[in-house]
Amino acid sequence: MPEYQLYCFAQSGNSYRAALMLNLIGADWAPVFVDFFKAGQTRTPEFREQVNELGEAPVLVHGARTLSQSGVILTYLSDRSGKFRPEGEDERLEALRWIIWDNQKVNGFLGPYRFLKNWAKPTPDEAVFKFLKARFDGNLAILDKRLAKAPFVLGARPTIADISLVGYLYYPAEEFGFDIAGTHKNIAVWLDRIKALPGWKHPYDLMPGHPMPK
Ligand SMILES: N[C@@H](CCC(=O)N[C@@H](CS)C(=O)NCC(=O)O)C(=O)O
Repeated sequence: MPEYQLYCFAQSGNSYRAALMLNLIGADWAPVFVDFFKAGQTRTPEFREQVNELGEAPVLVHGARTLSQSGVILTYLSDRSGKFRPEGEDERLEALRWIIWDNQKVNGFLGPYRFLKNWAKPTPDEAVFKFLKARFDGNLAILDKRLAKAPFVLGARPTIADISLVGYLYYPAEEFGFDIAGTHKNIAVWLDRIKALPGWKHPYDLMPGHPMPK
């Protein structure tokens, strides 16, 4: 049995953060497919009792330890591997600041937007899309400005703050209806830098469930 098991599914950018980290650190890991779309698995009592009471993917199992929240998983894996780890108190706090902001205001809005656009039935009112887009447009501009100053979010080297922030950004532009890399030049080169790291894979090649069965 591989050292780590990750409950995840291909369309989940939240899960992608953890899957990408595992691959980038060269961990011995295997995905455990979460049937989010067809079976609504995260909402079942079994999942909530046996896997994650929060009813969310990703979930990382490592021996007797079960962790959820991608930010917690990234912190755990960087501490254990020593890779992509923020060093010293200032960097640790700075990484946490960007990870919380990302979860709430960047991928925290992009994820639901893409989900509602592609898979929600019935499709929500246009006002919902307008609200979400206004929020993440402003926040992507903040990220783009930050990346004009340095190659990675915390400076010269990639850390878990970067791995969190790329969560939904490699999914196809058609799934959003706009091209983030095409309109944010600093984000575009940063995405290419992370893509060049050994072990990088696209979310659809890294986690199970793509393409989705009809
Ligand atoms: N902040 C969490 C977000 C996790 C999350 O919302 N995951 C989605 C899948 S992409 C989920 O499992 N949602 C279940 C639901 O809303 O019922 C993280 O980064 O791990």
